[in-house]
Amino acid sequence: MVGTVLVTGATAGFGKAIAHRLVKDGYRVIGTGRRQERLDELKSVLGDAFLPFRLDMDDTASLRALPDSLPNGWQTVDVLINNAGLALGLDPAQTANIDDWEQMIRTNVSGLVEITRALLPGMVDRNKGHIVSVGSTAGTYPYPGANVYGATKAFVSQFMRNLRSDLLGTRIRATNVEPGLCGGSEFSNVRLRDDAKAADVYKDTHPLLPEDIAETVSWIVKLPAHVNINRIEMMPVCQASAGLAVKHG
Ligand code: NDP
Ligand code: 8X3
Repeated sequence: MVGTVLVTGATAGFGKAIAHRLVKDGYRVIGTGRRQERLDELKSVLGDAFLPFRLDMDDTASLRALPDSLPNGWQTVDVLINNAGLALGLDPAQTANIDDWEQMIRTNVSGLVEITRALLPGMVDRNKGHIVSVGSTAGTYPYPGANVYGATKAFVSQFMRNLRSDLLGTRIRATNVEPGLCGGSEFSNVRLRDDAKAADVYKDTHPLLPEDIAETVSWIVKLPAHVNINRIEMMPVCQASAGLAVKHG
C-alpha cells in the first residue's frame, strides 16, 4: 500500500477510472459520490482496497466533518482528487437557468474548496500530501454557452495556483489537470439532459477517454516527492483552440 487517496465523484467517468487505476497502482482508495449503488458496485469489483463513502458535494456539514467522519483506519488521506463536478446547459448567459448556475458553483467551487479545507490541515501536520483537482480547458478558453461552467473551472485553476503559494515550505503538492473534449463519461448526458444530443457531441471524433485522465493522474501522483506538476492541459488530437470570433455586419 503506497497511500490512501480520496477520489470525489468516483461513481462515473473520470473518477471511476481514476479509482480503478489507483487501486491497480497499489493505493487504497476512498471513492465518493451520491449514488450509493454505484459505490457498492465499485466495492464489489475493487475489494478491500476500496472504501465506498457516500458524500454530496452540496452538503457542507458532511464535508466539514471530514476526515473524522471516515472509518477508523481511513482517516489519513494522503492524496485528494477533486474530480466531482458538472456542467449544466449550454444556453447563453441572458437565458441560462440561474438554478443551474448555482448548482455548478456549489459543486465545482464551494464543494471543492470545502473538502480541500477539511483535508489540508492533516496533510500539513504530517508534511505529506497532494491535492489534484480536475479543472478544464473551459477554465482557460471561452466558448459560447460555457459562461458559468468555464468560470468555475477558472476558479479551480487559480485556487490551485494559490494553494501552491500557501503551501510553499511544506511538502504538500498541488496540481490542476485541465482536460478538453473527453468522451466515455456522463458529462454531456448531465449537461444536455438528452442522451442522443450527448452522443452527437462525440460523433466522428476520437476524444480523450476517462482512462487517459486516469493514466495522467497516476503519473502525476507517482512522480518523485520533490516534483510538482502545477498544471497540465490535455486535448485529444482532434481538438484545438479556435481563433477569436469576429462578427461581420
Ligand atoms: P461524469 O458526469 O461522468 O461524472 C461526474 C461525477 O461527479 C460523478 O461521479 C458524480 O457522482 C459526481 N458529482 C456530481 N455532482 C455531485 C455532487 N453534488 N455530490 C457528489 N458527487 C457529485 O463526468 P466526468 O467524469 O466527465 O467529469 C469529472 C470531472 O471532470 C468534472 O469536474 C468535469 O467538470 C471535469 N471535466 C470533464 C470533461 C469532459 O469532457 N468529460 C473535460 C474536462 C473536465 P454522483 O452523480 O453519483 O453524485
Ligand atoms: C469539459 C470540456 O470543452 O466541454 O470541461 O468544456 S468542455
